[in-house]
Amino acid sequence: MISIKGLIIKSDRGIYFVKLTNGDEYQCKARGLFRKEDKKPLVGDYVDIRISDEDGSGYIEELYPRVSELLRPPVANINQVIILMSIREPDINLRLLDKYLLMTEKADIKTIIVFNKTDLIEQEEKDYYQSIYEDIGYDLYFNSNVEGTKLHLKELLEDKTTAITGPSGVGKSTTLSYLFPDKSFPIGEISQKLRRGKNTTRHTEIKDIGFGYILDTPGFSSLSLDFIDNKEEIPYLMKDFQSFISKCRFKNCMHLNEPDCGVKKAVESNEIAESRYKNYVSFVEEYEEKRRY
Ligand SMILES: Nc1nc2c(ncn2[C@@H]2O[C@H](COP(=O)(O)OP(=O)(O)OP(=O)(O)O)[C@@H](O)[C@H]2O)c(=O)[nH]1
Ligand SMILES: [Zn+2]
Repeated sequence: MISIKGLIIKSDRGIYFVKLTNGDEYQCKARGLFRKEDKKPLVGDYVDIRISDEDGSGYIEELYPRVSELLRPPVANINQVIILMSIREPDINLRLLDKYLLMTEKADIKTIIVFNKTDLIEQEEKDYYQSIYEDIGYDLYFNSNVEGTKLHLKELLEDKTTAITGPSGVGKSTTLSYLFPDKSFPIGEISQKLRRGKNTTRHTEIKDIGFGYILDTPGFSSLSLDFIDNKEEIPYLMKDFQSFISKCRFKNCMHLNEPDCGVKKAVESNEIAESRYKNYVSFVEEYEEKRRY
């Protein structure tokens, strides 16, 4: 038996689908030792596997060091995340978006925001969201699969490994199906009653698009703050706060009730969007609430 290097392209209930460079695919289990070491193989991990001569079953023996690691979706070695949001159907949840951005800042992974279903909104609404997120410095795109998918979105994926994520029903699979008609992405019917999409994408899977890799990931509707290690780091993960933090009178300012706070002044002068600040305050509160129990 020899060890061979491969890439985990999918995982499902403890079974890892590992693709070797020659294209062969093996279903593998993880070595029990990983659990003891508190290591968990992730989709996107490069691994050494060992294949049994007897029944052809595979075992993951070794995990290679990661370039990046994201919690939600749990993937390794991606270069960037595209977060897809709709403004209607489902209604936009800016708190969820801001929380997601907190997480990608913490993981230090480039994040691109795409607002989908723009056929359902007016220009003023587009302008409103654009002004908030472009000013912060995030790359922002609009798309509608009804009015004609923006095929140039493909350029964003060139030579990159990109996770496509977003709340359930915003149109991740639909958009990917238009961009890559020869790949299959399950599409759900939006429930008219709940105005929410059905959960259709259940597993994270890497797809080779020839000029890069993409990961269509299951939609989510909430996100916990368990990636935060201490309250004090939260303001440093708000990208738009950074140039104002140095203007606070107190070095350990949490930008809540302290006097002479650079961040609060920036909110008053509209240099920081009010929704961003409000969501920040709620993240600090949520974190403290969780700590209490
Ligand atoms: N009006 C409008 N509807 C869209 C658009 N894109 C997708 N939809 C619809 O939105 C619903 C959900 O689309 P999906 O592609 O399944 O959404 P998803 O984000 O993959 O959902 P999950 O797999 O649950 O995460 C479907 O009924 C699509 O037809 C769009 O640009 N405009
Ligand atoms: Zn402050």
